[in-house]
Amino acid sequence: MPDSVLPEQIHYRTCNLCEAVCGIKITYTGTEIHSIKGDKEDPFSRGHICPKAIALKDLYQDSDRIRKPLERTSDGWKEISWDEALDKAAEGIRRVQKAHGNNAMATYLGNPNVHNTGSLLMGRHFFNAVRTRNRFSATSVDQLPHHIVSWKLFGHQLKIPVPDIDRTEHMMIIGGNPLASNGSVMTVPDVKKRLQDIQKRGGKVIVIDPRKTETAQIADEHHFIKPGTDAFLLLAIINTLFSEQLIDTAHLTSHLKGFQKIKNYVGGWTPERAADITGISAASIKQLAIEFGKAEKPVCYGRMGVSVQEFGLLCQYLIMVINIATGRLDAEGGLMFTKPAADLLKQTGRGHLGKGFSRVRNLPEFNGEFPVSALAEEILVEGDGQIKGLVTVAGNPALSTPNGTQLEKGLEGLEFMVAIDFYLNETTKHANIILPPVSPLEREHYDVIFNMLAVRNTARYSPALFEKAPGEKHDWQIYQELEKRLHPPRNLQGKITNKLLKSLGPDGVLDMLLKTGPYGMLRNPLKGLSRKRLQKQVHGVDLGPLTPCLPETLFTKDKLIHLEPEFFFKDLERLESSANSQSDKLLLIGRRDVRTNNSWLHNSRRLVKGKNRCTAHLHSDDAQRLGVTNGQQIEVSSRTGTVVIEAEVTDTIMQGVVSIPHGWGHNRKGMRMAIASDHAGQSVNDLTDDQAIDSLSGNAALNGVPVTLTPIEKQQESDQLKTASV
Ligand SMILES: Nc1nc2c(c(=O)[nH]1)N[C@H]1C(S)=C(S)[C@@H](COP(=O)(O)OP(=O)(O)OC[C@H]3O[C@@H](n4cnc5c(=O)[nH]c(N)nc54)[C@H](O)[C@@H]3O)O[C@H]1N2
Ligand SMILES: Nc1nc2c(c(=O)[nH]1)N[C@H]1C(S)=C(S)[C@@H](COP(=O)(O)OP(=O)(O)OC[C@H]3O[C@@H](n4cnc5c(=O)[nH]c(N)nc54)[C@H](O)[C@@H]3O)O[C@H]1N2
Ligand code: SF4
Ligand SMILES: [Mo]
Repeated sequence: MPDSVLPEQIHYRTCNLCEAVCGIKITYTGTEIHSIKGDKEDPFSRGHICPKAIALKDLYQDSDRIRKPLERTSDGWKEISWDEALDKAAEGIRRVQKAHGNNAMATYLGNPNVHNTGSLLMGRHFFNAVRTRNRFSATSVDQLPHHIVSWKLFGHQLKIPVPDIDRTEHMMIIGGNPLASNGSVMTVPDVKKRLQDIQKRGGKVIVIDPRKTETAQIADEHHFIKPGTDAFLLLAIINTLFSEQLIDTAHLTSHLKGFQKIKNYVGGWTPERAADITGISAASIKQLAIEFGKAEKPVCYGRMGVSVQEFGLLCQYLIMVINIATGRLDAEGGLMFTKPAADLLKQTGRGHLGKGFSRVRNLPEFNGEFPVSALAEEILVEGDGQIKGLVTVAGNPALSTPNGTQLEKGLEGLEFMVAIDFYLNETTKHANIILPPVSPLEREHYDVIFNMLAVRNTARYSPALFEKAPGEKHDWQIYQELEKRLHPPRNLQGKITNKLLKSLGPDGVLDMLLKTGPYGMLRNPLKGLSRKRLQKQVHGVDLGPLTPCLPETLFTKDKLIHLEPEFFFKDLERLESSANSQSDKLLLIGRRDVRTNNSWLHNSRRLVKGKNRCTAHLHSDDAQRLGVTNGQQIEVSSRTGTVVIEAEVTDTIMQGVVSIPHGWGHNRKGMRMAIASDHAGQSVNDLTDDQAIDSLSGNAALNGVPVTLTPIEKQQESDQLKTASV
């Protein structure tokens, strides 16, 4: 029957494009989507969506999206059958490992893996089957400090408390811009309204950021801070809490181990000292601390701006200390632990740090992964143990990791590469074989990770909207096929587990998790959750606000929170020396826009149209000093590279700071995404530095990169534009 004579239908699901997990309502006929709107009956997102949700339609229909496996040949890309592609992929991996040893193959996992139920629930076995120590992921350009803090303090890397935004009266946001990002390491749909509700109840929202961001614009207070100096501010806040006798660990006191020692460490780190370095006056710092200490139900939250900088781990630790020192952990309106319906924590590794070190730079692993800043050198520097092959899954490190140009050089020289991805992007174009999984609307979805980080306990299951075409595969099925070809389990137990997993599929595994979870059928046979029961609740179920759960929730053996000040504060020496080495260069930071999603939604016209958003923001005083006018092309250079980009002069950025969004730069050769190449932009990660890392955690320092900036003369500019358009 043609689509036009079929009745219109409604499908409810969760948008899986970002961490906010909004409920959406899709109207469609056959395979034609008519509209995607917010699901007003979703108890959590309450009808909220952002412009990206509608791009799910573009993604589904995109003719540039890869649907059949591709092989790179001397005549270009060739479609091949699944069997041939999987055989060749496994053969290539085996060849590299036979010639150079198992560790010559590396793996890189990108961000969308955590938004993919099948990958999360079924993926581990495949990655074990590659049998390499050289594992990398986007974690080390992102939330790695959160994991290390949780692993040390609470005994599990995923035991991450989140702000109880619906009940707090005072929220201090440092280096996060939830109005653009829709929240991160804090699943919070409809965040604008939730922040405004704090204000309506008489509370206060404070933003500390080198940009007056979209979030800062609706906040009660905003302070510009010099990039990379937050640790000085945070130490000064803790120092003031002590000096003003505002320390009250309250109900936490009996759960803490090592807290007493903290006072000694923060002694000399006064607001006066932090003022010059951060650009925030001593009086303001004191006021920030005192107001926080005296507020009703305050909470302090920090995200990318403080995680992905030279002192990322120290910053995240200090933020936790502020919450603990004021008794705000595990308290209503403070930082609270979640109680998700499907709890993965017992099934996942708790974490370990420094069990191994990278070959070239001796950087520590965390939880079996090396910092991705080391990936390029591990490929390029010759010697024993050099990486010669790579498997990437749902990632684009050429655009998303520091010094992307260097990484691309490495990718060009690999002996063999496989990419599991449905786009030919700046990274996957280097692969020999691309294995494309189905797109989000063709698979079932349950947010395993983001329900663990949600500011309210809720659960929602989405069946697939469209059936995948015969022969097409889910990510997890691709993994299983590769595993079968690489290292099928030999012992009986392995064989049984594999068979069982295959027959259960993600739905079956999820069903077990839900049934055995805290709201499951096992506890409450009549009303408890199972996957089927959850599916019937098309708008999802509300499981209530976050509840205090100390000490049971802890994974430490003694059920105490281990502050371990010795481990974290050993970094104070490095911080001390950074204060003396301040440069007078401009400092580069990132920027997110509500219509982007890292590097991969730029092939949706509705998301890229309009005014160029890949611009360099700079302050009008800097512009004047450097002779730059609004809209002019400028050259921005760092140790690693130079990009030519349009200047956007604005006073929403701090003096001395330049901001360029990441994920752009689709002007590389060999790309095939039509719309993206028309809206190429520049890759800020050609400027960020693989050598600039937070050495305590191994996380990349993508914010605070020293750069120089020169305007391009008008004549030169038109020559450049001409060359660019040839
Ligand atoms: N629209 C959109 N949404 C997204 C994404 C996207 O690409 N687009 N990506 C998703 C992903 S993967 C993530 S991890 C989250 C990230 O979520 P957020 O962390 O909320 O996102 P950012 O916009 O990067 O916010 C970081 C803020 O830190 C500021 N900053 C930079 N350097 C410093 C510094 O040294 N100190 C301080 N105090 N602030 C600093 C920046 O100006 C910026 O406002 O967003 C997710 N949501
Ligand atoms: N300078 C700077 N750099 C940054 C950041 C920054 O703030 N500043 N942010 C960092 C952050 S927070 C992150 S998370 C990283 C992201 O870095 P990456 O994860 O490396 O890159 P993405 O752009 O998210 O690329 C995702 C890829 O996954 C594919 N994909 C999407 N869905 C699926 C799926 O279901 N299955 C498969 N197999 N593939 C899929 C897409 O086609 C795309 O190619 O970027 C980081 N880079
Ligand atoms: S905020 Fe995130 S989850 Fe919500 S509609 Fe936008 S992309 Fe989807
Ligand atoms: Mo991220």
